[in-house]
Amino acid sequence: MDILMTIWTYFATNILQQPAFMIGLIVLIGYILLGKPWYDTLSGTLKAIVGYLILTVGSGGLTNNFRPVLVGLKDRFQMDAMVIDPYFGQNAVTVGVEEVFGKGFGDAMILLFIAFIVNILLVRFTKQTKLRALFTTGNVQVQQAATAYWLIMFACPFLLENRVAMLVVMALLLGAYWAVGSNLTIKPCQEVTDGAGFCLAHQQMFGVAFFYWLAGKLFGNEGKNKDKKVKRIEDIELPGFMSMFNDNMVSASILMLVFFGAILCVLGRDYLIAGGFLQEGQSMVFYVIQTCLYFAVYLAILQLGVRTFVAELTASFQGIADKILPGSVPGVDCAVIFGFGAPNAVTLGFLAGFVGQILAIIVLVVLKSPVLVICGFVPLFFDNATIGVFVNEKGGLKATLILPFISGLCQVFGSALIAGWVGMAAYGGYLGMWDWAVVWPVFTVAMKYLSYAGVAVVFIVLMAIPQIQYRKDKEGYFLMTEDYEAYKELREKQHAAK
Ligand code: ASC
Repeated sequence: MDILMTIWTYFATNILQQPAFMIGLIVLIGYILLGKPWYDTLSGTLKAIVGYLILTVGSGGLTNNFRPVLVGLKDRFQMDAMVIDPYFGQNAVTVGVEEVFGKGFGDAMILLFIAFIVNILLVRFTKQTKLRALFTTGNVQVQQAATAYWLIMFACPFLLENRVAMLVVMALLLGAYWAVGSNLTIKPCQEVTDGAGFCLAHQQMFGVAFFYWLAGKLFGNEGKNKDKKVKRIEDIELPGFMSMFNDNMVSASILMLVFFGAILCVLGRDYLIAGGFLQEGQSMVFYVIQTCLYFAVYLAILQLGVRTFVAELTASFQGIADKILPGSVPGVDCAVIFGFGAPNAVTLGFLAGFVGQILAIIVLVVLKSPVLVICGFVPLFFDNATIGVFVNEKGGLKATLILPFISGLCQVFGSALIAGWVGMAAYGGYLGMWDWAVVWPVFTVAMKYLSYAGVAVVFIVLMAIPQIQYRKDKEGYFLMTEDYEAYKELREKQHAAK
């Protein structure tokens, strides 16, 4: 048993939690199953790993560049606030879980393992479960396991006595959430990428599915509005001097200079020097320009990373989908979608979410909420920019400005409520991503008030979601991942028949 645990821990820390190597391993297995020559297999695997590492340079660079700026607001205004950000959330769990529940964090690794197996099994039995998506982003799985660990212990204190029962309940719920959530993003991803063959395995999967659906209903050309022309961001050609905004690099730079430039000025020179951001005697003007322009730099890097690894991943995954997990799709980091869709939707979704979060924070301050929140860069950017790309596809510019704004409100209000209630706010942070600010709080309420029945209800509702999706589109449901061109033809036929 000890040896097995050691092997698992080695695998989990070095591969499962390092998506670059996880993706590399999947590509390796996929190409071997497809019977590719060794040199193709090796080069594909290397490209996948390098591509993913490039993506990580982009997303890590964005986070490291902008997170301190946002967190700085807390110190500058001497706010006693918790930061909504996955890393602050994970830290809160690590620091607080022993004090609050008298339990160490050691079981989280086992939880991760069983939950991952649950995900694989649910996809293996796709005929029965209708689930098709495999989670591959281990870095967020760790953050989610930490938060779920706390939420479930808070909601189900009766499980604290029985370690096995607790791990089983947690793993079933988490594994089901991964499988069902990523499965929900398959259709949106296929439509935005024209059948690239991946879906999202991240922290706003229900958010993406919900806002994508809402964008179609409110701003799209569905149902009664079928003759409406949706104005997507990429369809808009701005005239005259405004035409410079058609270029994503230029628009991102200008918008960031306005928004983040303003924040950096609010923080002020003295604060920036004291915080070690700015050197004594350095030009403030050029510091602000450089910091803001790095946004466009890291976005460009991120897109290069996506282009490098996605093709390898989806080509090789055919091997896994043919031989081990029929009809399955890999779930990847949400940033992968920034390599598709309209680049300007990334910046606009992000900024609309920002406005929503700031407004929600002002409301908390005005209402003298016992829990105050400060924006964390990861939820702000990675959730809202992702939602922006998806809703632009369905509902155009208007949807891109309005729906991420609503998402920003949800992130702040939802996180303040749940983190205050379960006691995580006292430890300075909460995960804050959309699903964890909205969906998991609902799960927590159900489990807290209905006890075992609540656990069963949450699990059954999760399992029912793919069944409903399947029943609403029996012909297209599996076709959209197996043969996207045939799926499009089917859609066109159905459309013409209406
Ligand atoms: C997260 C998280 C990150 C980012 C990254 C986006 O939720 O923890 O580091 O999003 O995965 O590319």
